[in-house]
Amino acid sequence: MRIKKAMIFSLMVLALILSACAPAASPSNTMPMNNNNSNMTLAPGTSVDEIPTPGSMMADNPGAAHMMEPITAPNVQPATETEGGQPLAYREEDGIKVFELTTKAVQWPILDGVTVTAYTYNGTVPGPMIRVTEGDQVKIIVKNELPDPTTIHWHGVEVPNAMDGVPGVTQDPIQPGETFTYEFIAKPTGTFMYHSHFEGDVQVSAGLYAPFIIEPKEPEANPPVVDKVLMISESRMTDGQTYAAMPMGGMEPNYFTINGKSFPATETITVKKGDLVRLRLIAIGQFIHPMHLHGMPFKIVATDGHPVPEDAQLTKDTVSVAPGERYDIEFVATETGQWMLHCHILHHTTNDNVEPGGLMLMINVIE
Ligand SMILES: [Cu+2]
Repeated sequence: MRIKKAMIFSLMVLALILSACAPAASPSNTMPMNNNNSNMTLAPGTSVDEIPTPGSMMADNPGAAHMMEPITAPNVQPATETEGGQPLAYREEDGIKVFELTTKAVQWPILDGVTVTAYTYNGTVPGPMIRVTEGDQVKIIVKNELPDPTTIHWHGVEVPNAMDGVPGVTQDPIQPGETFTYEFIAKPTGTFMYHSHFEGDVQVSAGLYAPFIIEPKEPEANPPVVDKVLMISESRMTDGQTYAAMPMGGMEPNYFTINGKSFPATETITVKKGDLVRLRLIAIGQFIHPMHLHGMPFKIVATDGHPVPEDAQLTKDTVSVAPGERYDIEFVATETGQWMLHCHILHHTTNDNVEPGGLMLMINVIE
């Protein structure tokens, strides 16, 4: 009996070892060499000069070229609109809400005296907000006027697979000059977004993102008086050139934006004392942002668009919003004054390393 138990135990240990080893073995065999110098071990006879710097990656890895080149397009014009994320008008055809988007490059001011070259939907960063009601049938006609192919992914919206916008998987990329139509039923209710899924590391950083809000069919029991969408992203500008900011040596952002603007160009949200305020925080860049509100705690009422049951709603004054996440936060503006909302990674509250700037805005509570 004792021998049998010992055998079973040995077999279990063996199975554990095998299962633990299997996943660990394959990534380390296939992992490309890390570009981060601190993790790199020099091979015998290799000098420090031979370590590839981020700028030299293009020579060794031509696939990296697209992400390290400046954002450019022929004949880029200054933006004609000043505010991004504004509601997009639609027309109704046979009960279908039809929206039109054109992707194009513009010069987009993020701050007085600082203008980035942006890839946009309809000429703004963020692109226009699509706001519909759950159950609406929507059609979105996308014309690509960029010099590169693109697609749109409806992030968090429950679309049919063929409408998911993944190039090479669910559709062919929309080539420059081509048009593609997306069609689906808007569901579920909540805070979503749409963004490029073609070379997303570049195109999303360059500005191809926008809010997609689905309102509930039944009116809310306790609707907020103020309801704002805040999309958070990053930019890299050096020597007058715009680059796609990313968490990679030499490509880090030096500008940070809320709805396409850096403080003090960010919007001031004015509310009345006693108002219920909803802020829909969306991180669309490639960095995490712990957003902190001064003066009044808030409740997290929805995560990634889905409502949080009242008993589970955390009371917080800071919420970390990771890339792709959405947090709907609500608070009652009980105290008058200028209350700041800002990222608590304090480098993110600078403009090209000068504080104050970046991810800051004011909630102005008036009597
Ligand atoms: Cu931040």
